[in-house]
Amino acid sequence: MEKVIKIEGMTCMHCVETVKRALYSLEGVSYVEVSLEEGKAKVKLEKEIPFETFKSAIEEWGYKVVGEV
Ligand SMILES: [Cu+2]
Repeated sequence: MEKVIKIEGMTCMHCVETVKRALYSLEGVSYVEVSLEEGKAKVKLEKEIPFETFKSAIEEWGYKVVGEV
């Protein structure tokens, strides 16, 4: 399974690392790729994870999740 999440507020590679760490901390996430330019995170999943779970994990760090692509 794969999901692409739209994220607003990332401005540098530090932000990218923070978002990656937030996503990897979720159980069931096996791979994360974050594009700063596109404001997107591509996530590979071993099991279904609700959108709200991604949203709160990322927004906890001050970024805004605007949706799924
Ligand atoms: Cu940054």
